[in-house]
Amino acid sequence: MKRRNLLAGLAGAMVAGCSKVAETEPMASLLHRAEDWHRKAHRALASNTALAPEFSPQDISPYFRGNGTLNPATPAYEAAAANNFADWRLEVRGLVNNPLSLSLDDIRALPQRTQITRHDCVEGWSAIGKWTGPQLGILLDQAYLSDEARYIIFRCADKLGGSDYYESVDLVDAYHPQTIIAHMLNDAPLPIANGAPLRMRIERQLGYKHAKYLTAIEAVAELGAVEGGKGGYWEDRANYAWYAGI
Ligand SMILES: Nc1nc2c(c(=O)[nH]1)N[C@H]1C(S)=C(S)[C@@H](COP(=O)(O)O)O[C@H]1N2
Ligand SMILES: [Mo]
Repeated sequence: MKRRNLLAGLAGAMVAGCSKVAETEPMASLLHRAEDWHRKAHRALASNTALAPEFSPQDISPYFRGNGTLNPATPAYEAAAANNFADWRLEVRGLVNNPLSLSLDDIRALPQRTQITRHDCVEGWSAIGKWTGPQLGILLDQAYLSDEARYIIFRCADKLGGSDYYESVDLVDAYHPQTIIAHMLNDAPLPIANGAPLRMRIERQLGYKHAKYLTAIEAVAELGAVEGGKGGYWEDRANYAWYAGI
């Protein structure tokens, strides 16, 4: 039942997104093709929605440590933080028919999912936290992925050791119901150490997949042409697995 409701929710969001954008004729026909593709994608992916365990409020860790970058500390990020991230934009671009540029208010106005999950870092620590934000699938539906899109790249505001942090997932994980763009941790805006103002939660995979300081979501056909070609910062450098299933 839970899964059915989630899929119904996604379908509803898709229709809502469509009626907003499909106001002109050429756009409408373009969107109908995309919509057709989406319906097929939803069906194909529906069998891949096994959920990661979710916990109760009393399981939440008293302190959710930060790891990797704890503050991007660039002039642009410092200015954004000083302004409470009021001008932060999240772009949805690449192989999409309707690129988006969303404010935090836009993101907070979407249907929200809250989940209490355990974060597992390869370095040997775990923490349980409560995350809130819209499902990535809702944004991808509003952006109308093109037929060639196979992977979603997450761009971040920080550099680690001089290179941009980035990550990626395939469409199965992109459309997984627990894959959300979190703007809250434990009912409060994300702390800077944990990725303010936006970070990914990809609950069936290890911590390094959960890109923090999210600036853009990019649909691509292949991973080979992106950065080091292996789909993520640590995948490019330390041979970490691209699919980091828990
Ligand atoms: N942009 C960015 N995202 C990142 C990292 C990072 O250094 N930069 N570190 C990753 C790693 S290894 C982990 S375990 C988690 C840590 O999330 P936390 O800081 O909320 O604990 O973020 C992941 N996402
Ligand atoms: Mo990690």
